[in-house]
Amino acid sequence: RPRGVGPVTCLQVDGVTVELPAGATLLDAARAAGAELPSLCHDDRLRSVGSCRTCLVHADGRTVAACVTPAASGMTVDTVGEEVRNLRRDAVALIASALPRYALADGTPSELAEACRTLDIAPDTAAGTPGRGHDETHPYVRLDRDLCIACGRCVRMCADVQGTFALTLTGRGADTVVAPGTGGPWAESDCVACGGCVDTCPTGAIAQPGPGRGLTSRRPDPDRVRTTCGYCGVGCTLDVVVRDDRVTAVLPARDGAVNRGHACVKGRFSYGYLTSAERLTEPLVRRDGVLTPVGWDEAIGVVAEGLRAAVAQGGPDAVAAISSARATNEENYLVQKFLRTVIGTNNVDNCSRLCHAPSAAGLTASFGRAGGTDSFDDVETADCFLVVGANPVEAHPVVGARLLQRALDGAALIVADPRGVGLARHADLHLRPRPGTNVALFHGLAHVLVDEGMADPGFLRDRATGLDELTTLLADYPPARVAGITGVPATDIREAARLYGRAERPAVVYGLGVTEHLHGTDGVRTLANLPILRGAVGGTGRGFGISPLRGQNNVQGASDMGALPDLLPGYGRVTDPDARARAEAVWGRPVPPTPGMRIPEMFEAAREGRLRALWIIGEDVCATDPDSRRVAAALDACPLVVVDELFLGETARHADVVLPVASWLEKDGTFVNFDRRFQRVRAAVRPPGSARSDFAVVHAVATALGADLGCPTPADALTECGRTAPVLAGLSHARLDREGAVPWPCPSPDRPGEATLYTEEFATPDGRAHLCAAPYLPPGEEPDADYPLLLVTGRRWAHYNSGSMTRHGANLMLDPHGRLDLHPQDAARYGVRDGTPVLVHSRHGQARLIARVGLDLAPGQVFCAFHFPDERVNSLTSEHADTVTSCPEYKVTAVRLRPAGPEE
Ligand SMILES: Nc1nc2c(c(=O)[nH]1)N[C@H]1C(S)=C(S)[C@@H](COP(=O)(O)OP(=O)(O)OC[C@H]3O[C@@H](n4cnc5c(=O)[nH]c(N)nc54)[C@H](O)[C@@H]3O)O[C@H]1N2
Ligand SMILES: Nc1nc2c(c(=O)[nH]1)N[C@H]1C(S)=C(S)[C@@H](COP(=O)(O)OP(=O)(O)OC[C@H]3O[C@@H](n4cnc5c(=O)[nH]c(N)nc54)[C@H](O)[C@@H]3O)O[C@H]1N2
Ligand code: SF4
Ligand code: FES
Ligand SMILES: [Mo]
Repeated sequence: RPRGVGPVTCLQVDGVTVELPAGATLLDAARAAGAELPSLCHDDRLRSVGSCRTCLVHADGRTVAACVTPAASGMTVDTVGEEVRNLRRDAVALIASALPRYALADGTPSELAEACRTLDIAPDTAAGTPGRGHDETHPYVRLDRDLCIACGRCVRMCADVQGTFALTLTGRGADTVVAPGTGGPWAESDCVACGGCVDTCPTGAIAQPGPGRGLTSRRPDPDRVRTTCGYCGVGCTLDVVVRDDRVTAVLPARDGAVNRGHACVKGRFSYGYLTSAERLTEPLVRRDGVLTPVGWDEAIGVVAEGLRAAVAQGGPDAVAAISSARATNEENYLVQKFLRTVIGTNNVDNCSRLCHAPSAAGLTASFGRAGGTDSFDDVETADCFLVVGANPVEAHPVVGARLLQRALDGAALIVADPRGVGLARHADLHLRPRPGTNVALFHGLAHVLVDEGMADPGFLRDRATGLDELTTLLADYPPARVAGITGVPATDIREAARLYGRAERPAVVYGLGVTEHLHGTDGVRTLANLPILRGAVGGTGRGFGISPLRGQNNVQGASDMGALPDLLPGYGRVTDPDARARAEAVWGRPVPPTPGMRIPEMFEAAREGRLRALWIIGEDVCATDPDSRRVAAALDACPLVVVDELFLGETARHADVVLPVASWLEKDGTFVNFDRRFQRVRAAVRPPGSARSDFAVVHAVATALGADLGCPTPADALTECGRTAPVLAGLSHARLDREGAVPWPCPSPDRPGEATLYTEEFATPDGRAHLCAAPYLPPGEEPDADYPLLLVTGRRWAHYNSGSMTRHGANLMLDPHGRLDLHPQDAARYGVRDGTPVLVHSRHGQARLIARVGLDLAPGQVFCAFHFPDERVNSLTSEHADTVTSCPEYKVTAVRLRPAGPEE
């Protein structure tokens, strides 16, 4: 009980004294006293409506609904008296009586059935006649209208927590029933399958089909395996229910540090891939050109022999590895340790290269550290959100939902995105910059901040540097000129700057629309100028800095662990003798002092015959790296390509050895989410066939080379990592098992990690935040007469990156193929009709997609995702990359299009 925190309410419930924080209700009080009340229209995640009357209690002599009655000090509450118990019993029995018999059948797991059992309501009380029918059109959500009691929890969950507003109550009186707002079948509704309605429904009217039916997060259950979602960087805490070594349901944890009882279609339902017949179950080695199943010993032997040969012929730097932002911290730690200490090269990189490498570089230059500056918890107190080049409603749905709620609650919302993304519909201002013009836009905003006196002179004087240089540069970026470059009207630039500039606690949130550009690092740095100018960073209480919505489940962690060619665990530079010495002392082996190759350099070296062995651990480079035809050529030129995979994807098909590995639901370790929280990952089921964890595979290869990597378990690996990296020294599995989530920096086991960074000083060499005066430079690709359209690529809600996991499960029913979004004017101009195939050509390749004509994009711009490798979207994208970090310019490609012929 939170004694001493804020004002406390003290009252008597059934003779027991309870103390509660301010704002508590009598339902909270009853629970605190150990009383079990039914509460069929209530869910802790929702505002109470008090409509079902099943939670009645006596309070100071009056009969009241406990869920909507505030607890007040001195009250006397009776929940056990026979009269009030009978009132509750009658209310529940009345509700149950309208339902069909099976609603209360033996063992039914619903909240209603449980309430009936507690109140001794006989199962035959349920005596309604079924007949309203089912909706079974959706793979993850099944509606049984006969079980609906019209409590409205699902509708409120969808609106108030998820923000999708897909559901409504229709009909009158006793015939009231939930229905998709669009009127038709569930599968064609706006539902994005977050599972909120399924999780709150008290009767099972809305339930997951199959063995997970009726399971909800309401009661904590020690048999459930607590883990962290392995899809996106939000890092939702999930509870996995397992029967007979199969996952039957994945439930959102109500006490999840980030998600608090919410999740999205991926974490909640997309585990069908686990048991897909196409999962790799045994190692494959290429024999006479054909990938052939072999035993593990043989496969590991081939890998070890190939690595030895590569080193013999080209030295250690002829070997490289791409580590996985999907894998655990411990696996990434081991991979980089293997490359550095067993092979003797710094040639190790991870998918962050394709994603938020510009964030790491830019935020380090501006503030000193490679992560976001503040904590996601601050969304509750921020009063203005500037969301730039991010589509969290689809890509980070739990974050998107919270941002949407805050906007609906009155926080100001500015969205800067060329497309009409989900959040833009609810924004106070939607700025639509031409793709590739961010730096000009950010300077335009900064110009107005400075020009109109909204900067913070004290903060700039005491805690920042670079103001003079920036001010000089900003003279060239008045809103009128910026409007010319970006296409955003000057009045909107001014208004956005004022909203951000006058807010009391503004927060900047951004995504790949900032980083995946020729000048992505400049984009990050010039965006970071805004909170610096405002003094809204560094724990000043005047705002919440800047947070990148990092993408993959563990892309932050893969980099934190040093799976990078220039950085060791905890971001010590390989060129820094002190950092090397720290690692060498722990590893007992020398660390090479020169930075290794980045991913694109690895491919170039392979094409030129300098790279002789490439180990790719969980990245489908042939599908997801840009200019994919040249990536495939690189793999084909490399004498040994080893791939650790779940599926035989595009990349695995080019490999010499394919090793089947465990996925996030099948192994132990930790991930780091987008706001730097370490969280535990735990195996819920065994991997299929003889598949092993990447952790075990790296150990096995090292052993075959006669080396011992130490740290036999993931727990040992994290502890050892802490010894090499002072900022991670306070972390351990034991601590995370106790505390749930711990953010880094975390130098000490007995002090909390730092959720808010830089409260004393910035981590730059001079302790100050550095403003950036980089000028706007145009993108690498521009439309011309041959390629008149600008293609932006990004994400869709139902699929994940290469799609390897989401396509091998029922998400394929939700989104069966890739689509090219285009404006009606462009559709008319190029003779393309909605729903028909189009061929898209760039200077690099060709893709085939289905056209979707709509108003999400401005004329001259088209958009598609890259979740269906067969469609070859990444043959279109170019090798242009961020000048600082080599992050590909995925967001700007010049293309042309035409209708596809029947055979094309
Ligand atoms: N469902 C789903 N969720 C995912 C993923 C997935 O594949 N599917 N992938 C995960 C990964 S790895 C990542 S990195 C994240 C990515 O998450 P996001 O960064 O949110 O994703 P994107 O859709 O790639 O790009 C974001 C937005 O940038 C905009 N944009 C493009 N160019 C510009 C520009 O020049 N300026 C501005 N201001 N905006 C621009 C695009 O229109 C797009 O809406 O999502 C993660 N979550
Ligand atoms: N056109 C375009 N292309 C893009 C982007 C874009 O916006 N536009 N975004 C880029 C971004 S941000 C990213 S992050 C990349 C993502 O690109 P990838 O990293 O290639 O994509 P994923 O599908 O996330 O995962 C890669 C592979 O890892 C496997 N895998 C999953 N879990 C594990 C595991 O635990 N161990 C191992 N060994 N393998 C595992 C999956 O089966 C999958 O094949 O795509 C990039 N490509
Ligand atoms: S929001 Fe991200 S972390 Fe949460 S369930 Fe969805 S994919 Fe998983
Ligand atoms: S739970 Fe209190 S009235 Fe429904
Ligand atoms: Mo990413």
